[in-house]
Amino acid sequence: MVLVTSCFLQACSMNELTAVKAVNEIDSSVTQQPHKTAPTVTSTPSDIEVKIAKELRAIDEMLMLQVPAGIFPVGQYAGEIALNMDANPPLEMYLDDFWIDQLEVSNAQYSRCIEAGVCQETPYEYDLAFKRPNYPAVAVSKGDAEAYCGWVDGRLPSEEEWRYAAGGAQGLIYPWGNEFAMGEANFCDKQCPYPFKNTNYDDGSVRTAPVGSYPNGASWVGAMDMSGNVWEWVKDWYPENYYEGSAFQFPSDAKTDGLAGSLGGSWLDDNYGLRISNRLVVVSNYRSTYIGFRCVSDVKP
Ligand SMILES: [Ca+2]
Ligand SMILES: [Ca+2]
Repeated sequence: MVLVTSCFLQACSMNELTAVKAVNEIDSSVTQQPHKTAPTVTSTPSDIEVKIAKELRAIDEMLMLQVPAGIFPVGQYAGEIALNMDANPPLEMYLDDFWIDQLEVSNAQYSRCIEAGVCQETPYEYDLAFKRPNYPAVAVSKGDAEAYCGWVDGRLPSEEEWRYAAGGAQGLIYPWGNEFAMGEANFCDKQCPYPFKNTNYDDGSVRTAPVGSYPNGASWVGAMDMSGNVWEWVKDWYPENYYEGSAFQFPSDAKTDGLAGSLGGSWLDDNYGLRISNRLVVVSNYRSTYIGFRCVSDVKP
């Protein structure tokens, strides 16, 4: 097993790199089993017309989207080169329906939680440009994000929920399809201060963008900015014992020193970093201007 950094150098200082690990290889010779047996279904969201229910969550005025129950691939992604630890072998997983925030939680919404005495001001110092009301709340630790999601009677999404809401039953590489498309997300465009920036395109955002600025990049349920803008905390890696009995192993310290995951890439990542299957792994109290979050709920808000 080889451990490598999953954040790109552009997004990680040397100190940060010491906290960032990911696994990029598994032994594909071992047959792995989904943790949950899918019920018999005659159709999935990929072959029926999906009507997504929407409900406003009153406490923070977040629009939530109902993700229909279904089966989706958690292993091989369509046409994707098997570079991530999740990319092989293909597995199918069934998820019951759940509700997910349409947008990344904004500064204005996070401020309400602070005013309610539940959330804390971040101790992390960063540029005022990130703090405008309709921009995504950043510099939040995983604990900060969990506190907010608890305040709205929700929780952070599991990794599977996040990926299903983003890539659907087809297991798309990006929320909008299998090819990177300019104009669908805020990423490291020509204004980005890093050498790997895409010099052919100006996405209009030097750093974070107001939440929901790229509606053309919405996922199949209508969730926006799932790829790009800010990485998003998830509550766990995979269900407990998901890979039990297989050759797969998480990093030995993954469950002991608070390493946590976030998904989707950010304004600091190139198109490769924005893939749904990509994963940033950091310590759970990590804060940066490229990590935010959204919440889910098992029930209608
Ligand atoms: Ca950008
Ligand atoms: Ca995002």
